[in-house]
Amino acid sequence: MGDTINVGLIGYKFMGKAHSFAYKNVSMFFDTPLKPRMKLLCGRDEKGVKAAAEKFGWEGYVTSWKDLVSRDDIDMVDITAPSDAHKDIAIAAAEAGKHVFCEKPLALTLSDAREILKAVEKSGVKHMIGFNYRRAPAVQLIKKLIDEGKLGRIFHFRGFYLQDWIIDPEFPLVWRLQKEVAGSGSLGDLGAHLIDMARYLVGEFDEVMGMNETFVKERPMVSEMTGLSGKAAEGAPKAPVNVDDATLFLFKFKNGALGIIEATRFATGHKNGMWFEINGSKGSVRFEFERMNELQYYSVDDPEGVQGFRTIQVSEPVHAYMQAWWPAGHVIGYENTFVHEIYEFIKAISEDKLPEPNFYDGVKCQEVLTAVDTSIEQRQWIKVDEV
Ligand code: SOE
Repeated sequence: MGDTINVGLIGYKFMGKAHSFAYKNVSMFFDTPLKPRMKLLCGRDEKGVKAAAEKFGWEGYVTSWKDLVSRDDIDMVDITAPSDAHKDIAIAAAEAGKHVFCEKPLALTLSDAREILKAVEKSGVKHMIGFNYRRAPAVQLIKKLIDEGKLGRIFHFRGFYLQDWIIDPEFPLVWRLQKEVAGSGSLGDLGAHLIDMARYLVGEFDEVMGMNETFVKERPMVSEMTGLSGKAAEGAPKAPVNVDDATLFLFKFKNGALGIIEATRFATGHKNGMWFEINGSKGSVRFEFERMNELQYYSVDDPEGVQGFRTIQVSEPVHAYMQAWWPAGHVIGYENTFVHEIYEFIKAISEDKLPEPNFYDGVKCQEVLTAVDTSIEQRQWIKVDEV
């Protein structure tokens, strides 16, 4: 590998673009022991992948992931293809001795996720999963406050992930709305981020109890995908929607704290409203992704009479990752979370360490997703360790 690491990226739409941005910029801002070389981009549509490779700065492209994974000059494989492709690619990459990065959720099912974890553990390659919100500097600050005991004993995690992009019943049946391709709907796509956040910041889940709804039961079949969205041909036939439009669940942590998560694509007016609050005996924190450079913090140690939630601007060089970017107060955005996760991955590879979150975290998240689905099916509380 020398001082470069050759990257092969699978997928070039929304996530593929975000990851390409990260590879392109990470060494410009961070001191990376290995410099990523944007070697190969992969996508099924030759015209599309060729254009994307040129635009994003990849040296070459292929139309079959097997051709990418089998190349000797690829050191790490990054999977941003739809979820149904994760398992085969991740296992083949691990068997070929490549380090693997995979977008969330890790797989369509828990047993597939466990198989993927087994494969990377067997081959000894490094692996990471794309829970990018962990890498927002404000989330890193929350983690630090909790680890330092500033919130005391944690009582509550309250999280909402609210979007509204599929409310129109004529919005087509894009892959994120097909169970065979996505695994689940709002639960696996949005809820997964909050499950990971809750595990990262508060602890492991004990039991869950959920409910869900599919508000629009059938949609026109998609003919062309564009980023998150898609187009249906004039008069396209409709097909049933077999994933959840919204899922809500209650849960208990093993440490006794209580949690609630709502994930929906039917929250009119909310675009990427990821929001959570944690309440402890000594303080509370509140984070809202669309204001990602801010953190709301309440401390019982503040003097009487001036207590209240205060807004911390998390954009000083002292905050995680911020030293690498701009002078204090020059805020960062969504795309930077991907730069941070790729930085962590490359650093871990060069130090021969396993980064976090990795495929173990992917499996733990998938256990909770499965437990929520089971609880909905059986209309009862489900122990996560028993799924
Ligand atoms: C679409 O719902 C989506 O892009 C998710 O797939 C991402 O994981 C989330 O970060 C934003 O919304």
